[in-house]
Amino acid sequence: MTKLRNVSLIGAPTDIGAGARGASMGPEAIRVAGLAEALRARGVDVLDRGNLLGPSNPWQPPTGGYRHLDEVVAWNTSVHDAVYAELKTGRMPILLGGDHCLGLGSIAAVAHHCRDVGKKLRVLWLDAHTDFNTSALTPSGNIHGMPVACLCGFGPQELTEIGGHVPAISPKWVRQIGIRSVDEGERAFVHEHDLEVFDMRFIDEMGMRHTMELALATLDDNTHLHVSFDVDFLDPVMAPGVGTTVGGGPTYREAHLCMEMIHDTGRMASLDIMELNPALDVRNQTALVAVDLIESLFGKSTLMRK
Ligand code: 5AB
Ligand code: MN
Ligand code: MN
Ligand code: MN
Repeated sequence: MTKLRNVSLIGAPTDIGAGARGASMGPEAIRVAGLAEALRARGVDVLDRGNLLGPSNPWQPPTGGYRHLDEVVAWNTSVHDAVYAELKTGRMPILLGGDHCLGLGSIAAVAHHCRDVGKKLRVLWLDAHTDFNTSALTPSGNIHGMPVACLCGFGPQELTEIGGHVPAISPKWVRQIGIRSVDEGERAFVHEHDLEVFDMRFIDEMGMRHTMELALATLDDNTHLHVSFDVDFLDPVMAPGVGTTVGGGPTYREAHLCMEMIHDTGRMASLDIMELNPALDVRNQTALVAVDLIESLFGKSTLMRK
């Protein structure tokens, strides 16, 4: 079981890598939905570090296959530094996005920390999308579709080297769950690098329980488990407040089981909550669902409700 940890909330209020505006309001929406209070009620020590600062969104078309590359580098550099600093003080960082391009800075920091302390790293990527595009493959130029590729060393040098070591991670350390939208060129690239993807068909056929057993297998005491939760992982029926909805995602119950099984490993040591877009939400319901799921990640269950 997870030992309750000291957590630090870090807001990254930007939509710099996204194709729709609004994820910049994500950190405040999740605060309004009561994340800190819910975790405190579970006995977690919560420090809200407030929001990082960074360049505003110039809303320009892509150049050279990337939209807003300079601004994406600036935001990811501050995310890296903030997440790395929390890990150094022994606190669990929870990054409140912000669009998913910031998963790059967050996981680069986690990988950096794991190198420092000699830990293995496992990344659980909960998402409708594989986010494994490059400038040559992307249909949009939006960098929120590229963080996994950048982490694996495929991307512009300014981004791939943010954690100080290229590549930051190996594709072997990643497990992707809930995938149901992959671009044509991206699909071939995913296969070429053997990314372990548990797509919706796999979940339909094998069930969430078996999926999570496989995705969480071989974690040991020396493994740092990072969870990168793109809220569009969830079925849009319950989570409409995201920029890139794809139907046919995990149900409320499946998503809860997923979170509960992550909790049961006791290994989660860092977390990203990404892509929440209040501009597209209905009465903050997606933020409320996200908080509910995060409570399960921190051990809330029906029979042991506090
Ligand atoms: B998200 C798309 N593959 O690259 C692209 O929400 C969508 O962080 C990316 O998973 C979605 O533009 C990025 C079509
Ligand atoms: Mn994503
Ligand atoms: Mn996504
Ligand atoms: Mn998205």
